[in-house]
Amino acid sequence: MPTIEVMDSDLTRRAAFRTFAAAGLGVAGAAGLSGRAQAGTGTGTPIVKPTPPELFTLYGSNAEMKWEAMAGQGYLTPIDRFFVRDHTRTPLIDASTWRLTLWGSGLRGSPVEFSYQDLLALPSETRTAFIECTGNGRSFYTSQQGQTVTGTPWKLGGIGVACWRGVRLATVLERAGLTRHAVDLLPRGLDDEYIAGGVNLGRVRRPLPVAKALDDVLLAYEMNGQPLPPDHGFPVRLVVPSWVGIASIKWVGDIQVSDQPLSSPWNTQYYRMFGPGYPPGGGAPLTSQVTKSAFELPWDATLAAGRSHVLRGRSWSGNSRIRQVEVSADGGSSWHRAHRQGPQAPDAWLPWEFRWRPATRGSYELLARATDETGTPQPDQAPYNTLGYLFGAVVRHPVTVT
Ligand SMILES: Nc1nc2c(c(=O)[nH]1)N[C@H]1C(S)=C(S)[C@@H](COP(=O)(O)O)O[C@H]1N2
Ligand SMILES: [Mo]
Repeated sequence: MPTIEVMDSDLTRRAAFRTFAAAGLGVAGAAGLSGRAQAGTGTGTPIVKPTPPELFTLYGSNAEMKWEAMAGQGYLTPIDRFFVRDHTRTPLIDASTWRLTLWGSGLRGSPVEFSYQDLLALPSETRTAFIECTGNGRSFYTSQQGQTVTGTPWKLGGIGVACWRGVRLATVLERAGLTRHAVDLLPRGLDDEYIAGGVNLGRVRRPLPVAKALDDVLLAYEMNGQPLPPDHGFPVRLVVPSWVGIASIKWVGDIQVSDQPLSSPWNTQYYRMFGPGYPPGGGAPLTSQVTKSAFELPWDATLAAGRSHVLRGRSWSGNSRIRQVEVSADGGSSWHRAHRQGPQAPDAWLPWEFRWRPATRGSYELLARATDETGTPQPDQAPYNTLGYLFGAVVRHPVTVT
């Protein structure tokens, strides 16, 4: 299948835009996709919100949540500690001039535009879901498995759970004139073009199959009851529940709707499994996240000997809810059931706790192992891949008992 890519200029050359709400009120300004995102934040940092060291580990334009920052929090990850993954930097976008444009061979007619107000006026839905980076846990390929991988060396903090509110993508597609021949969408962000190894790959964009788009995807404009913050995609982002984080395109400016399969570097050279055991072009484009578990403890936490500690953590899976969680404090020789704390939203995590009374001082490794409804527990080893995606093996969390 040929790659179908249309550059901004091709789109802006198209004459007539159909506006969604303003039918009959004249032709929408064909400002196209450029000029809407102001470059940079003026502060010199790629991320707009504060990223204090108690809450985050910074890697350039990415900020990982420290898991101890979830201790004592409720079910959701507060915005002030939700991880950020920017390919370049957070753009500041003016919602009053922002438009979402849908266009392409999968629509009945010419491009259709929606303003921010148009979206707010459509029926809304809320959904609690995690967004997790595909590379979350990547550093453990090296530290636990001795393997070389490339990419940001996340521990387990490249995940957050929020309550998202917005319009179903299905609703917007229907109003834009989706045909039954449409197969793929290509949502694209308004952040800067991404340059990798001297090659300009264009704006961040990744094909999304129509079936998933119609199932449970949101065009979200609210996060935990607030307007989406700049770092998380203001004014509007996709939320693609249970899938790899790259699917949830932030600062979405346009969505190509095609009756042919689409591709972009984000489903060809990235976000597939590469390496021994995979085809030369990589495995299939990644979709669902794997099962993982994390303790709400600092890395290298210190705990008092001879006392009872309530260890808390959370487990999640892109396949289903979590069926059970077990904890080991002796390197995996013996396992004990953790206790679930409250209900689990379908596309989010299960909080749990485990009481531990270490008798003797020394270094320990705490292990948490979740089983989702497919019945397979987290493995001891994650399948090696050169880009370090989908690390689903049990993580060995070091603690010192004093
Ligand atoms: N436009 C755009 N969308 C994007 C990205 C980006 O850099 N640009 N990063 C993606 C990746 S790789 C992830 S993991 C999630 C991170 O979402 P967050 O920063 O809100 O946590 O956004 C995705 N959407
Ligand atoms: Mo990601």
